[in-house]
Amino acid sequence: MKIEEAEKAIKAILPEKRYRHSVGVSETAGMLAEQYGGDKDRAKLAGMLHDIVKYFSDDELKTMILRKPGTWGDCLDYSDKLWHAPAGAIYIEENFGIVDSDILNAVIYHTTGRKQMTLLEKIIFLADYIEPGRDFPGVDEVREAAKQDLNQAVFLELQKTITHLLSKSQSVYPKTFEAYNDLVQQLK
Ligand code: DGI
Ligand code: FE
Ligand code: FE
Ligand code: FE
Repeated sequence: MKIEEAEKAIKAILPEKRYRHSVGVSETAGMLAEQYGGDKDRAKLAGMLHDIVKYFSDDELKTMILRKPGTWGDCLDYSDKLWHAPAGAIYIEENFGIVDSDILNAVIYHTTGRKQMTLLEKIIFLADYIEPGRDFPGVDEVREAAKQDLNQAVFLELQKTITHLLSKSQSVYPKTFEAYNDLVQQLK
């Protein structure tokens, strides 16, 4: 799928603000790929498509995930905010014929991360957090880190996300903790 086609599809399916977020993630992912020696086209495509089913209903997302139980069944036991990530991968595989497993995994893990993330997975995870339209406490610190060290930036994102979830007494998906522990190890 060409990036222009993906952008058209995203514009048609998502509201304006989320469309702009998707373009921001795509552009940021492209720049990070250039900076860290990743594949720019795949980064831009995964970034553009990552939130494609963000506004599907919880029932629709659940049904999609349950049709492919191997994909990610256990996220259904956690926050419904996690569901659009694996369901997005199912959607782009079925509707756009995307079979590149690195792109599919970058979409699946864009919300939670996981241990042993590939370069592309880290790029999409980070781009989702720091794209220019984002504005939450601490984001500039992560943007600064992203200029210097990809792993340090991903680590900070995980630390801030987990801290935020804990401060709100929300559950933390185990793979998010695993990603955090893995980055601590990688940074040693
Ligand atoms: O879809 P976006 O808004 O662009 O961002 P996202 O897909 O990264 O979703 C982030 C939301 O998911 C954020 O509000 C925190 C929430 N969330 C809920 N449970 C978890 C979680 N995020 C992580 N990393 N781990 C969780 O267990
Ligand atoms: Fe998302
Ligand atoms: Fe995110
Ligand atoms: Fe996003």
